[in-house]
Amino acid sequence: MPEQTLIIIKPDAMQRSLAGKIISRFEEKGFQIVASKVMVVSDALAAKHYAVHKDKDFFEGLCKNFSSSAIMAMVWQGNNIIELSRKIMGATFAQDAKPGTIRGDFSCTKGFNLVHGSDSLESAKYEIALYFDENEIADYDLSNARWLND
Ligand code: DAT
Ligand code: MG
Repeated sequence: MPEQTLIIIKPDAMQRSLAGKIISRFEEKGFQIVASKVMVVSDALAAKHYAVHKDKDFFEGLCKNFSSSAIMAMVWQGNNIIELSRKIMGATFAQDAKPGTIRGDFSCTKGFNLVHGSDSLESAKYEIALYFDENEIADYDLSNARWLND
């Protein structure tokens, strides 16, 4: 199975109608979307999602923003997608992110950085399971897509 990751279009990006542009970046790279849903994240889910940051001073504000309005949660797949999707997103603080990245092109703030992407195989597995049941993840027939395995 190709590597999979959780990508979230966060409330700031949804409110700014940037979902299509963000999805295009991943499509254009050659990745496949295999699950998606629009939802408002509960306080409890936000705390689980950002559990690794629970002791940081920005945790409360981070969870509050994340659960403030609708997000789009997605599972994407492709070669080396965890590392490559984080390159596509750019540096964590949007004001530091390079032009050509999602955060660098569409945000000039610090923490309102539009997108989330898992940062390791372990966190991808944990995060995907927070948002999707196994039967909600589509099975692409990629048997003829030889370019995917190049
Ligand atoms: P990333 O989203 O690039 O994986 P992260 O996991 O380190 O970054 O942090 C999660 C989110 O928390 C990030 O998207 C923005 C916010 N954040 C991180 N560090 C912060 C800080 N020092 N002050 C305020 N917000 C911060
Ligand atoms: Mg992170």
